[in-house]
Amino acid sequence: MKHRSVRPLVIVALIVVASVIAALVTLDLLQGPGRQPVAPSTEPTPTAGALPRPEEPTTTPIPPSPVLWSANLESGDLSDWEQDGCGGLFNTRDGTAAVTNKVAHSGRYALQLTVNADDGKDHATRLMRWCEPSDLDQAYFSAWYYFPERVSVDAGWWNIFQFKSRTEEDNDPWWILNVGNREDGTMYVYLRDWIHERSYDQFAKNLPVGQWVHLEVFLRKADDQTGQVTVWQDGTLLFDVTGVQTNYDGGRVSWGINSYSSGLSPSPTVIYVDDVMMSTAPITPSVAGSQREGSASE
Ligand SMILES: [Ca+2]
Repeated sequence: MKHRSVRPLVIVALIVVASVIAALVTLDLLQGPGRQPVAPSTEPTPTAGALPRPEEPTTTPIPPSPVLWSANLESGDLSDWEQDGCGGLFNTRDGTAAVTNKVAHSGRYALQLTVNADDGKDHATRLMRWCEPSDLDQAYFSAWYYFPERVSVDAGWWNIFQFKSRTEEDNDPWWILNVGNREDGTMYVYLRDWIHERSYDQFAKNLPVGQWVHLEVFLRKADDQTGQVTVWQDGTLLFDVTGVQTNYDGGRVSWGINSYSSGLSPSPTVIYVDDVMMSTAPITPSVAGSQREGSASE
């Protein structure tokens, strides 16, 4: 009978051993793999001179806009020219400027320039800016023009775009884009060095009638013979004049889009201008025009 008293103890011992094994297995399952000891890192310890780790990704910086000043006329008035006391409207005799919705290169509005130049006297309407042209060493100056009909330049000159220079004594045009007529009457643009009474002709482009045309001028200012005047029409180079003076010594420089003549027919003479711009990079038709379909329809 003695052996009978030993069996329960053996059974209890077996149950205890089984419970311990089950507990260990359960613990292993709960902790999951990877309990192996971590090998000592072989990476060098960062020192004060080590390169920092990359920071969080940053957004790509947006390049600055090349546009320094612009007027699209969508305000319905001429206030863009008057900004900061840096420009304005200047009429002589029968010249007038107004905002119109008859045609527009962008949006609903454009500028309408009208002159009654049929009496041999000077008539002009001019919209000028002088802060930016005076402050900058160089820039691009551009505008879209619309000639609704062929004009005969009876006076021999019709100033539509000009740089002027002013000192205490003088206030004169220096470089001008004039409109002239070919032998058959077709209009075209030529460059005029007014101070030195010299004109630069071109045969690359005529001016279209009844459609928008883009004129753009790069000006590198100089009060000695180191300046530059480069002109494009719809992206085609018309003039590239270097080694020239562009303003009076120490003189303020102003830029204007205008209609200015002493003899035009028919009279009154009306032209339209829109999307006038000063920029640090060229505003070519492929860039500016692709986003703004011409909407001349009346
Ligand atoms: Ca407009």
